[in-house]
Amino acid sequence: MEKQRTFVMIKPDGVQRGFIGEIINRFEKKGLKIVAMKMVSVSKDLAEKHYGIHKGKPFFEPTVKYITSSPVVAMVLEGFNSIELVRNMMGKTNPVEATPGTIRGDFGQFIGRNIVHGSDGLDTAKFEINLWFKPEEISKYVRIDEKWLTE
Ligand code: IDP
Ligand code: MG
Repeated sequence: MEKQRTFVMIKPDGVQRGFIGEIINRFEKKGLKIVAMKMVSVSKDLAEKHYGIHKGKPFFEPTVKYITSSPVVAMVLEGFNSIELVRNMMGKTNPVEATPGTIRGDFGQFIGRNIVHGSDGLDTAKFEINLWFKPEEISKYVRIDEKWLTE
């Protein structure tokens, strides 16, 4: 088990449809620690950097447009294997294929409006946390339930 930090974003549709509380609630209940969080009106520059690996793909421009269309909630979550854990809780990229019980599986219908983002690996997580947050925006603290989350 490895303690990791992952970058999570509630996308514009998640915010507009009133899912901020619901989504944060799921992560909190899972025992993930919120170490940074803010609402962001995303610039084109930030969106293009965030989705840089998809540059040239047909969905790149629409995705940049989507993510800059209305505010998002950006956060850093900490926990054991948090990267894979969050990916599993989000479900597959296409909500049609995402298992019910996952965020995308419960609330989405369309791949271009899939509510939530989570880093897909260690390197991506580091890159995204650095891109979205300054070091001083990340808090270090102990949650009182931490000792009950592991053996
Ligand atoms: P992920 O968000 O599950 O990691 P990626 O393949 O990295 O999925 O794609 C990044 C984002 O780009 C997706 O979450 C989605 O918002 C958008 N996207 C990906 N593929 C498509 C597509 O085929 N049509 C429309 N949007 C897409
Ligand atoms: Mg991805």
